[in-house]
Amino acid sequence: MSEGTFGNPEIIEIETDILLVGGGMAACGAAYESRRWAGDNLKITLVDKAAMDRSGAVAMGLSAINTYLGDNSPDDYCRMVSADLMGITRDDLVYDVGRHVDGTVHLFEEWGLPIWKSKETEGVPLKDGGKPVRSGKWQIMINGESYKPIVAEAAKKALGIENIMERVFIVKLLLDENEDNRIAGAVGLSVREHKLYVFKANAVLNVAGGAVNVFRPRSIGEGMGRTWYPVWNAGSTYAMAAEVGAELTMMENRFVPCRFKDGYGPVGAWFLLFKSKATNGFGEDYTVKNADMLKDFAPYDTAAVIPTCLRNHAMLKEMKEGRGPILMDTPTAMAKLAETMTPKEVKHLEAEAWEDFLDMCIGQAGHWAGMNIRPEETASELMPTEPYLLGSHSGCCGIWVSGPDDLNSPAEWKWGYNRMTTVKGLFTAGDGVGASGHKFSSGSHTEGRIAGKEMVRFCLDHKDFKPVLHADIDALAEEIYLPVRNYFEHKDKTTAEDINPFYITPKMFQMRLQKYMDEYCAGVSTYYQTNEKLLKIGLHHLEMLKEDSKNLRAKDLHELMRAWENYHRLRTAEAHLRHILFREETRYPGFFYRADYPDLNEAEWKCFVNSRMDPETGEWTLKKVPHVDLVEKSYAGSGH
Ligand code: SFD
Ligand code: AMP
Repeated sequence: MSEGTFGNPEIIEIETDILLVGGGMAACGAAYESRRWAGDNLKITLVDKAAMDRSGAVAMGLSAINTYLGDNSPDDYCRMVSADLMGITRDDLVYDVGRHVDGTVHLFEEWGLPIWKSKETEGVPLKDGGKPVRSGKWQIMINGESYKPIVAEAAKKALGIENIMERVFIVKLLLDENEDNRIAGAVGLSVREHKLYVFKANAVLNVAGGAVNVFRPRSIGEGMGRTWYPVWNAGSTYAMAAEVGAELTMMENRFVPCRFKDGYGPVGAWFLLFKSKATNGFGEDYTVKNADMLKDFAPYDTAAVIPTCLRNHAMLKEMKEGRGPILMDTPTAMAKLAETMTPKEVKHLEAEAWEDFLDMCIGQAGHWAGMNIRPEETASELMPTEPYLLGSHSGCCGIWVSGPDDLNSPAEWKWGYNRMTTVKGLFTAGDGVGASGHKFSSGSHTEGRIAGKEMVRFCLDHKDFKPVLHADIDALAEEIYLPVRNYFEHKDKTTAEDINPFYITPKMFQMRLQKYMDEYCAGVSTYYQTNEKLLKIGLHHLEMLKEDSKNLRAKDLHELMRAWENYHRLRTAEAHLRHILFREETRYPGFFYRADYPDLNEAEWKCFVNSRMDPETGEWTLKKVPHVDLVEKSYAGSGH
């Protein structure tokens, strides 16, 4: 590839009414619903960095839908989410997902997703009285290998293939020239052709998922790249929102999932469906053994199900004190289930144990096979992983959004359009919405639908808006292709093109970021501990890294995407660190510890933390925002 062809991207301008950034669960929901309300009156364009059929967190498929209310009430759902996230969630947003999510799951079934049913109602659709096989109070089992293609197909059908652009990585959202704090479009690079796309839009949905690989992962060498959440969720959602001045919320929160060691297989089906127990290396149930120490985090320790971070907290004590490894006792669980089964049913059970991973985390099945592990014979190690940033699973970092207006919520929680951020015309959903976790796949699609409908209303209310980009397009092209120029300018100055003092490869840049975050911002190597001093040094390192981002190199389009992904990770990391520094307490033990403030401080810190970066100056402001419960909470009876 020569500098001539690679150095000068063709610039293509596209005008649309609604721009959907991302092609995951939330984007697919928004595509489906916005088309329903817009009819043929609005142009709706979807841009995904990957191929929608297998993009985002549901790429490999899933074996459970973790949010289906059924006989549970939305109030109870609010209680469960609040308890699991240590009391600080927005009931208006959670309730809103809860009241609509079942309708979404019914659509999935209509579109062809096989949902496990009880023997008595096999073949009966859920909406006609079919009873799902529940693994837990909120979760239902599916044959979900093709979950994402099924959901993507409905979105594609709704929008029309001509309105979907795959393999275009959005680098920045763009503000309007004439109206302050108003979205006007976005710019992205094609990862297949030398083209830069500049979009002008009336409303933009920012749903590019959560953030993975911000922290040094446990997997190294040949396993590098193996993570639990998808590697292609690079924090774009949070970084791009911050850079246009959208208010973020609870960015201090993170999710450290307990996973099958090395393969990263999820544990939910094993704990809930197979009723398996996890123990320390000496066969002791650490949640029972360490129940007393959880009292320090009252009242949340009394929730019907121990919050996810507290389960980790109890597990980490065993690991730190040398009583590892933590083991998932799959043989005992399977033997117990087999007691009442015919041999044929036992074979089926064994198949299900494998299928759980083959449906959603193939690497774990590969790991079992490679290590000669038969779950009916051998226990498997569990491990708390590196931290992930997300707003849809068991975490709640994200963007501060306007909520529904019919739920008696405080006036400051609603400013006109549901799921609109504090930037006019910019919406989000799924991993993007903060202060409201436990939506999972179904809830993220639901939230996308809610946002999609509201974006149509927004566009119709602002029909006369003509976006004029504040940014200069040629300058944007220069900035986005800077890593390409860095490469061509310096590549011949050394004999090994990856070793060069004049530029930094995206891979090296990522490793540097991961090392800082790991060592200073409570990663695995410090057992998730940090303090003010460490955080301040970490912040300094991030500032230096930000300076060095100007020296990133890209030798091809793939690396150009990698360069910008890592820039997004850096921005996300900065928000995370600044929030952790601001919140002077330990609210999520097991996820991270402020060693200088080791206690939960309900009196001073039962509040949201919101932040904003000034898009002109880059200055951050953080503040406390009062928290209120709209649904009465007792932290008992809100079981999973
Ligand atoms: O087992 C850009 N999830 C589970 N949900 C369930 O309901 N059941 C489960 O069983 C779940 N489990 C699970 C889950 C995820 C993973 C990876 C595993 C296991 C192994 C969670 C859900 O999948 C998750 O909550 C939703 O998918 C979140 O939806 P959304 O839309 O917020 O994110 P996305 O689907 O990842 O989509 C992101 C999209 O953005 C694109 N993208 N496009 C353009 N420009 C950029 N700069 C972009 N950056 C990203 C992506 O390509 C993608 O299309 S279990 O663990 O509990
Ligand atoms: P996971 O596989 O860990 O992503 O979890 C899937 C679902 O099961 C989520 O709704 C979790 O909150 C829930 N879950 C996982 N482990 C447990 C557990 N030990 N007890 C109760 N619920 C759990």
